[in-house]
Amino acid sequence: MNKRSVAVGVSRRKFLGVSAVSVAAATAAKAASKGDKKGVVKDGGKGGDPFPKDFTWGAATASYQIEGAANEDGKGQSVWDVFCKKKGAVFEGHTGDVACDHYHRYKEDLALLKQLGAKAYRFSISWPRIFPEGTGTVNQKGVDFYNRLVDEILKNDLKPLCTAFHWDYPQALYKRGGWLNRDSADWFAEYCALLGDKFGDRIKTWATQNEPQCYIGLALLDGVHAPGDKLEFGKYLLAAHNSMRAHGKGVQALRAHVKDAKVGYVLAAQITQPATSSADDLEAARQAIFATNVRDPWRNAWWTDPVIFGKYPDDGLAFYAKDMPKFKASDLDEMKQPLDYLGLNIYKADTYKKGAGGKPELIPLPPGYPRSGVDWQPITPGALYWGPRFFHERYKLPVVITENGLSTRDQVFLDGKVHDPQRVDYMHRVLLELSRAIKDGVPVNGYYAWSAFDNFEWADGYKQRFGMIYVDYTNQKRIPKDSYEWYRKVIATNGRSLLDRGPVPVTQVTA
Ligand code: GBH
Repeated sequence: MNKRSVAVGVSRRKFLGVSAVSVAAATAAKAASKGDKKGVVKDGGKGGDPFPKDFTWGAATASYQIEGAANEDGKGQSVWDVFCKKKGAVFEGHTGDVACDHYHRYKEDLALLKQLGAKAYRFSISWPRIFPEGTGTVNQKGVDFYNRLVDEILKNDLKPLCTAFHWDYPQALYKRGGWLNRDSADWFAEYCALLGDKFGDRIKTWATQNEPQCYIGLALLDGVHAPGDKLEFGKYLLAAHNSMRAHGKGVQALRAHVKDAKVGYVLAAQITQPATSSADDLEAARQAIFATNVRDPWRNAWWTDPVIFGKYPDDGLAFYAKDMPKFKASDLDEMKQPLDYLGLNIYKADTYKKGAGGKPELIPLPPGYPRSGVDWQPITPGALYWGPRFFHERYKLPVVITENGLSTRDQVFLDGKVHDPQRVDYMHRVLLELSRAIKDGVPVNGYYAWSAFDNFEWADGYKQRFGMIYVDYTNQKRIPKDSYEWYRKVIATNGRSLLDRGPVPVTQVTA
């Protein structure tokens, strides 16, 4: 053993939480650094390439976070328009009124995505721009905007993945009870049918909703996202229930109105990873990822079992029993609709081992463990291996990574450029982990980097920057960051550029 491998061995024991599982990747990396003649290492994918040939490389955004034009062309108010004006709700009182001004600059923005070489673009539609009152009268100018946008997406050779709803809920519907109103499922179906009619000739890949955990949990239970309510737990469960009914009815509407539609559901996937490569720890992580045993919105199976299996998880039904709303058995049939893919938004993982009494035990991160610009994101690249693997094992659906990315405190440097080495290193690691999942047989069809552009990060306002393209909000100047150029190479080589790297194991981010 040389000096370096000894050091790595020591740190692997010290931070068992994240590095012991990456032995295979480290071995592959060593092979890579020695230099394979064909430049190809068995690091993932079939036939030595890290990603399958038809892999969808994309980037993602959401309407409220980038569009601006909050009061233009007949758009109605969303709960976020209202929430942002509440004192103390959003960092420094920022709002999405202007955001990236994408409503007016979409041509320039899509040209940047084309130059990136992206194959696909995930974006969302603002519900109140289409239906200012949430249902009923259609705002033609809103439809016109998305017609122009979709045409421009296609003109730039990007495949659209459209999220029908990414949190900008019509304020008018909130006033009618929002997700607590049983009719909310039909309101959403009406909206999806309209989207299908207007755009389904050109958009074939759809997601019904983005992260119900957030627009129900953070928004209606924790009160930190719009509209900022703190409902009692039973009411929160009812809102969640209706949101899943809405998803089901939305799937039906999209299939009825779009020929050859591919429809998926997008989760804020909370990932677990095993502390070591032992079978016991693997089983602990697997149990923890699908357990419903905490009164919070982050229990994966609560949101996914009903829409895929047509059944709430038994442990959750027992745990939430006294708060569980009464509902018709047929509601579960409404929720359970065939899906073409499962969309996973993955940012981090928690680490588990088999603990006392055989129960999964969360391993806390050591003090000073590396994190991104947001407090909730420790650097845990294994998330992109274990997440797709565990979700595919349980639900058997093809997986699309509909979001993944890192917030960094970016700035323009003296040389006029925006250097973001943390983002590059993070993306490098997670994509190698994703490639390993594919190699181990998980059907992952695409990866959408969050985000294409810096944008309005909800309650954190513009403080957080997740983009590969820097946005100066004082003059709307766009500057591609180093990560943009780096990702361009990844896409151009279908991931082969990832194989050129140093000796440190992918999941080791401490000394
Ligand atoms: C996504 O939300 C959104 O889809 C996107 O709009 C947003 O800009 C992007 O990610 C970046 O935030 O571990 O208990 O602290 C992700 C929202 C925030 C949900 C952190 C999970 C952690 C819960 N996630 N949260 S906890």
